[in-house]
Amino acid sequence: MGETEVRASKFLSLLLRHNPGEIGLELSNDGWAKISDLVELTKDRKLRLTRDLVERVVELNDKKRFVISVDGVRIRANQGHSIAVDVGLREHSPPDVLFHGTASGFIESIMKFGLLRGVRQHVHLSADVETAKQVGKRHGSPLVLRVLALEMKREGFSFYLSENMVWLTEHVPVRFLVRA
Ligand code: HQG
Repeated sequence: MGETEVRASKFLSLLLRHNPGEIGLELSNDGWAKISDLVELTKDRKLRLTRDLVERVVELNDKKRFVISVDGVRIRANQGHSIAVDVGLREHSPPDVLFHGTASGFIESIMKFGLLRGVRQHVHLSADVETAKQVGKRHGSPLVLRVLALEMKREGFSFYLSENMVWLTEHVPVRFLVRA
């Protein structure tokens, strides 16, 4: 992705996950926005989301953050929302262990309260250490925690796997966390 696509991807993340009102965009209850609305509502902005640019971002996106509907009319984010939309996540049985990347500055609080979802709808977990490390880096010096996911599941906690393979759950209590 070039610089324009990266900026467009970040802008789409903001609009489709957190703040559609930024440009007066409307999302359906299941998180879809019309691509024609995105084009129309950004036509006078410095960063214009043309249909072509939107399609390139969806196609080239490293984490497959977005999906276009089969009829080509709408777009939505696969996960990561802070606003209350229902993307129809389905429950999945997790592997034994999942990973959560965080920053060392948060560890004291995490070991006290467990992993909290904060503003997002879910706590985000990764299937591999490297991905978790990259997620942690966004916040500072990275630190990876192991989450005893299968044990959680056996105790009745729900796990979901998004379309782009991010594991999600509502809260991870301290007793299921191990410092890697
Ligand atoms: C931390 C990216 C203190 C948590 C990634 C994290 C991900 C606590 C931060 C997705 C805490 C929240 C989400 C507690 C959790 N006390 N801090 N009790 N519990 N935290 O950005 O997981 O690139 O909301 O460790 O790939 O970093 O945007 O969550 O450091 O999948 O597609 O609070 O965002 O995806 O930060 O990242 P975030 P996250 P995209």
